[in-house]
This record gives sequence, structure tokens and C-alpha cells, in this order.
Amino acid sequence: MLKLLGKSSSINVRKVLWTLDELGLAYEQQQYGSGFAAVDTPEFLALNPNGMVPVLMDGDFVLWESNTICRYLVQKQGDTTLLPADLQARAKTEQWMDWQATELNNAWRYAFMSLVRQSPAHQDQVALATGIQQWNRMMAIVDAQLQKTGAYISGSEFTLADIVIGLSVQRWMMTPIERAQLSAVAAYYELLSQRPAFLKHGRNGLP
Ligand SMILES: N[C@@H](CCC(=O)N[C@@H](CS)C(=O)NCC(=O)O)C(=O)O
Repeated sequence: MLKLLGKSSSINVRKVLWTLDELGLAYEQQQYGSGFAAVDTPEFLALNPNGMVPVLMDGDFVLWESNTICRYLVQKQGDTTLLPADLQARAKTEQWMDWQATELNNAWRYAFMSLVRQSPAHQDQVALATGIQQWNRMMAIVDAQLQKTGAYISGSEFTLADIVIGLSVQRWMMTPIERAQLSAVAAYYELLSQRPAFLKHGRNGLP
């Protein structure tokens, strides 16, 4: 049985939970991360030296980095819809996944930590205003892309890129900031909400 270590409120754990459900895979989850089981113990650090969740255990095989775990699960199942077999379709899917993990994640972190997690270390008002501006600018890139595809982030089909971008959209929607009016992003949020796994692991009211 696959084992997933990580708390259900973490966006990176949610990516894996959503992917597992889309693939219909059975798994056992243990809640690790701040507020739950510690990730700075020698036992946990032996699994992931970064002291972060998620961590996937497939028997003796241990894997960290959320997007890598999602790719692993899709390929383990031999699924060619979430990660298309076509070279260019797959490259576009991975482009949006990598952009989410690097550019987009960095843009929303300060505002989310400040306003949702209420982190004392993220209460500088200038940094918060800059963070909100950066987040809205990134979401405008998502909106422009969705205007082009008229459906999902990398084209007409739902892929792994929608899992990682969709969870970022969910964060944007639930964080109390002044949001830019982005009609394609709003429509996309509703489109994703037709998927039971997104409602279960993403748009589920958990902060
Ligand atoms: N690049 C990593 C980032 C993982 C990450 O930032 N995890 C956060 C939760 S979202 C974490 O473990 N924070 C420490 C904690 O919760 O104790 C990934 O995508 O898996």
C-alpha cells in the first residue's frame, strides 16, 4: 500500500492526494508537518533531508518533491492523460507544473502566510502589498492562458498541470486580498469544481 506523509492542509500534499484520487490509487496517509507530527526528527529527516512534506513511500522506495511524486504516480499507473504521451503536449504540461513550483509559488507565499496562516514573521505591510501585487500579476498570466485554451491550463484536456495550478487558484480565491477581476480564472475554478477529487482535497474549506 502506498503511504503518504503530510498534512491535508498543505498545498503540496494536496497535489498528491488529488493525483492519487484521479488515478484511483489506494493509499494510507499520516499527518506530518507543522501542527502535526514533527518533520525535524532524525527519523523524518532520514526520509526527507529538507524536513518537508509530502513524502511518498512505495514499499522501500521513498520520494519527496510534490510534482515529482505526482509524475511518479501517473507513470506508475501508465496513465497518458494526466501526462500526455505526445512530446509537445507533455512539455507544455510540465512547463506549467515547473512554473507553478518556481515562479507562482514564490509569488503567493508572503500574502498567504501573512493573511491566512497569520504568521508573525510575515506581517510587514510593504512586503505584503508587494506580494499581493506579484500574486495578481501571476494570476493574470494564468487568466490570459485560460482565455486562449478556453478550458484547461495546457489545452483542451485536464492534466497534472491543472492539479498544481488549480490548487494555487484555490489559494488565491480563499485568501482575503483584493483580487484582480479575472473571468477565465473564475470559470476555471468552477470547471475544476466539477471534479470530486478537487472538492475533497482542494476546495474543501481547509485553510
Ligand atoms: N518543493 C517542495 C515544498 C514542500 C513544502 O514547502 N512543504 C511545506 C508544506 S506546504 C512544509 O513541509 N512545511 C514544513 C511543515 O509544515 O512543517 C514540494 O513541492 O514538495
